[in-house]
Amino acid sequence: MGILNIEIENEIARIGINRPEKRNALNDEVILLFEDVFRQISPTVKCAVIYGMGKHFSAGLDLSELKERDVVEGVNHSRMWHRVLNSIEFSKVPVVSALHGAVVGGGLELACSTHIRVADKSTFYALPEGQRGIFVGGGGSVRIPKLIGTARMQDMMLTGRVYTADEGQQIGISQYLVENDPLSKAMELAEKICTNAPMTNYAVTHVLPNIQNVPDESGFMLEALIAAIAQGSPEAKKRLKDFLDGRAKKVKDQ
Ligand code: 1HE
Repeated sequence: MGILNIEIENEIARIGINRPEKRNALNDEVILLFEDVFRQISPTVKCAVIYGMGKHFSAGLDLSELKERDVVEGVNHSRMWHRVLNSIEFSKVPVVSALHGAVVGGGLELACSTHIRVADKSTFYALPEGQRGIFVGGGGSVRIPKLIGTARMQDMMLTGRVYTADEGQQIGISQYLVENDPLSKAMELAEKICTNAPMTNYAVTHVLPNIQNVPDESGFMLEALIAAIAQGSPEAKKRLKDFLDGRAKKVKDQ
């Protein structure tokens, strides 16, 4: 078991951040390992789940490694985080995160690069960068406002506001909130994701976010193209026939 604990179970890669003694603070070694893992994800894997070992998901950037950097080094360090978290957001497979305890700073940035966040009641969210005299550098200023809005992120950074698990669910950080054992729920969701057509999973994780970044007219065109590609696949044809022949689950049975 290394600094990332990786297990492949059925078609799911389960990736545990394994620095509980440092509250899963993210040093360069952990961040770069994430990139390796997501770059080399096996074709047999259809979904990934990220979780934190110990009492917290992650305490964010490993502050003990924050050394004197000149401006260019600082930019490169932040760009390295961007590259790695992009390799998660735009990985070959959808990614679910299971959150508990601290999900703060770079830990929140990491969670926001995943597609589905499952939190338990112990979870809390903060951006202590504001109080540490620094700024987010792992893509948080792009991803977090898309979930909760610019005003809430400004409040978190300017005042050090900590959101509870319930509040995080209400404002849209997590999509699921469970009493405890978020990893089991995340695995259950990952199993469902694995049963989707790969083309649909790709369209949802790669094309849908891109559509948000283009003018509506281009978005409609992208949607039409990806819809036609998806519909034309043998997998889609089989699934539609299964439904029409009464072999597929109805919406409420899912
Ligand atoms: C750390 C870190 C860390 C803990 N870097 N070592 N993130 C923060 O500003 C959050 C700072 N951490 C905390 O507020 C608390 O540690 C927690 C709320 C997360 C957890 O509290 P607790 O009581 O369970 O643990 P602890 O006693 O505070 O910490 C245990 C050890 O972990 C202790 O080390 P030890 O050698 O004294 O045992 C802590 O120093 C160490 N530790 N968090 C390094 N973050 C891409 S840019 C992103 C920018 C950011 O993420 S800034 C936000 C950084």
